[in-house]
Amino acid sequence: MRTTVGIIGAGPAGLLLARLLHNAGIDSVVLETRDRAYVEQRQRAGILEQGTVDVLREAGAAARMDREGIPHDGIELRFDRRRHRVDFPALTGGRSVMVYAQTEVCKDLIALQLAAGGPLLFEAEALAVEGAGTEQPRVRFRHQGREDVLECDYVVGCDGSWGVARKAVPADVSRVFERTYPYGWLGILADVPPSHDELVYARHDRGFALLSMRSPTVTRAYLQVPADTDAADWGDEEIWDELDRRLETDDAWTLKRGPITAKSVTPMRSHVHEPMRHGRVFLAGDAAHIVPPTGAKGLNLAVGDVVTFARALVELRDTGSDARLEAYSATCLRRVWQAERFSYAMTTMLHRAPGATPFDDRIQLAQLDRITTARSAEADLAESYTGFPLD
Ligand code: RFL
Ligand code: PHB
Repeated sequence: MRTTVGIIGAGPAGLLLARLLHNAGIDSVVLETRDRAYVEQRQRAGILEQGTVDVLREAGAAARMDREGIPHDGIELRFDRRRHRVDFPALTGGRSVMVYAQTEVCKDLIALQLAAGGPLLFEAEALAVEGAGTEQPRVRFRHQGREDVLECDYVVGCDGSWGVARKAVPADVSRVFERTYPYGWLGILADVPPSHDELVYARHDRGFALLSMRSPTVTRAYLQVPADTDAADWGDEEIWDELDRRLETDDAWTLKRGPITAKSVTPMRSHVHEPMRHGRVFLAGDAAHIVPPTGAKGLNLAVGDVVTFARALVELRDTGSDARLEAYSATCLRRVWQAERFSYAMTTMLHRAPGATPFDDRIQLAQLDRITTARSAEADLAESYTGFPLD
């Protein structure tokens, strides 16, 4: 099998890249190790930055998002039983975000890809990427019990944090930067309307809590828990009681409870693999970088990477200049490190680390106080949350 761009992974990065290339008249093949149902149901991100929304619209992949997505003009910060709203458009010159689940983005992109004739192979596991330093890199893969080879001009590894593409960058030129946080998130989905019309990020002495949503009838919420927590150890009423405590306010706000339909624990880590390119093999999305979810950046960074790659390849085809392609890793990493910085700052400001001292607590409260009283600090949060420009 032969193609111009071999794409490993049908998460948001791989699927959007296939769409962008298709729209530009460049052929690609997507290899995905899981089956379609698994990819469409994997519960993950919920917030699309302004830039991601714009890209999906330009790509012709936003019809359902524009019908069913919920635009949000702010978030609420909760601490010390107080509530503070951060008004995004007022602080950023009109930018906002969209609540539309990653599952739905993936369903929309899969439907478009298959309608256009693919090729998108499910249950096709990439085994190795070979020839990164040559003009014709190859992906060895297994599909329907048979091994095959995909010959490419370029390979883009969109295969997430446990993928194989990363191994194509030789150990002596790669560097890994990482940090593991001593806590995780217990996430739930519940059949109950959201208790607030925007997301609520709460700092509490008992730990962090986040109130989010998936639709007008489905609540998504998270609790900071020890990293080794088993979700099954938490009873439903215990989860609601804990959310109630951590989200407490001095006014009449109340938490709506309902049947919990899913529960899982996510570890929290930061990880960056540099460089994001070796020869004709490129890394995009979680294959190159992980952020803790507190800043809602993972999916948006994946989108940024593949937009940068697609624009660079189109420029090479149209003008003969490979300057953008050569700059791919540096361009993406600059944005990645801004997202790492913001995600780290949000995480450490809002979570209670084991062994945190009263001094640490006061510093967190002073950071929150600064955001709620200094417009420059609040604007910095709003600009970072709504997203960094794509180039
Ligand atoms: P994905 O989505 O992991 O997709 C990688 C795909 O590659 C496939 N694969 C292979 N295929 C073929 N051969 C192989 N050898 C393969 N190895 C792997 C996998 O099956 C998979 O289908 O990576 P991608 O596309 O880079 O997308 C990244 C995002 O999924 C991720 O960053 C976000 O979900 C992170 N994230 C959030 N991001 C946001 O922007 N906003 C949020 O609000 C947000 N919340 C979250 C999150 C992630 C979470 N978890 C579970 C980690 C909340 C949570 C709880
Ligand atoms: C989500 O709704 O899943 C979500 C929202 C915001 C975050 C992380 C996750 O920061």
